Amino acid sequence: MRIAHFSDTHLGFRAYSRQSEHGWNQREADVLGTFDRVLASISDYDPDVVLHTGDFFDVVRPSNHTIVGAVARLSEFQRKRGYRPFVIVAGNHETPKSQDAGCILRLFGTPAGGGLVDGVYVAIDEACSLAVPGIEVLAVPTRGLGSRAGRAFSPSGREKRSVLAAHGLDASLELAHSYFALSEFNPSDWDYVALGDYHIRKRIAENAAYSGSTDYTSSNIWEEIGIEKGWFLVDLDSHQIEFVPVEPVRAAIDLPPIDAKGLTGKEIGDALEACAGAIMGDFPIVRQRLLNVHSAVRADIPSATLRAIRLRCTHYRLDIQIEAVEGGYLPRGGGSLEEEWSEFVRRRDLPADIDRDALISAGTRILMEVQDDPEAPLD
Ligand SMILES: [Mn+2]
Repeated sequence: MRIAHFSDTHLGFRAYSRQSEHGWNQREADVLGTFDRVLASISDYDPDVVLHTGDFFDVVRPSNHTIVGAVARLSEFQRKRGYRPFVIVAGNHETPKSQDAGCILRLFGTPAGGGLVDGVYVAIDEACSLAVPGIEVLAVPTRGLGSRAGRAFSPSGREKRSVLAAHGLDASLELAHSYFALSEFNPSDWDYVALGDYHIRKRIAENAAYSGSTDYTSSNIWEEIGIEKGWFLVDLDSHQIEFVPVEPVRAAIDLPPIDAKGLTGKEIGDALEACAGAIMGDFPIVRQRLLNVHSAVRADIPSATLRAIRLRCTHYRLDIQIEAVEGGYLPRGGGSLEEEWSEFVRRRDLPADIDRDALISAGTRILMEVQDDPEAPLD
């Protein structure tokens, strides 16, 4: 028996201000395009069961474009594979804060199936065993993690093969927020533990792995550059795990940083232009770091140069680090505004009903949109 494990597709994700030819947000169209590629890739391998470990949608209420697009794709995918099992475990992004708001994933199915698309099983409210034939699937959605206290996560033994699928952060990732320790799931009792929430592909045990996000949808995508996106093909009989890469439809390019120490505004402009020679492909997302910029020359960087570079990108992010001057005033701690914002929110005590990650993403998105305006001043 073979399963496909993918995660964090974030359909409905929006960023920057570019529009597609159909008037959608360009990135919203992109993530759906990447979703197409992933489904096509999974189809090629014809697995018995498909597992999606959460953040299927980016938001609690995706746009109609995205809902219609997702239903159409899932229906067609399931039709072609004869409605064999497709499991979705709800993540934090699509789970509303209050239960009475309902979850969009209910459209597709329930733990017993029975939704709009045949063969789809969905876990939203609690850790539960799904009615998937021929294999035991224990799903632990975001809400199920919150209410897991005292629960034993072991297979019942009623099926020969068993998989645990969860959305949340494992303590070994050493992030500020961890939601569980892998040992709570008794990983060695399961054939495979499929994990979602962490956007960088990572195996955390012999048979437990995060497949990562399928596209660049985090608040800091730059830590994901150079790590391939894709999905895992897991053979539950041989316990082989194979990574199948799938390139996102839009490239993200992190240009080499420029040391601007001693450079004038005009010279910085020339250096930016030279680096921008490496911008290839179809309107990529680009970051350029500019180090040790003297605070007085910052305003002299030719805006025409920046405008010309921005026209070749879906998003051109210029991170300007002002040179530290002995006893001088440092306007912004050295990091970008987005970094400062996320640091600020990370350290602050927040009211219980405010989701820290959601607040960071919302602020980051607004900052990126403002910076993306080609006519906007540098500061
Ligand atoms: Mn996610």
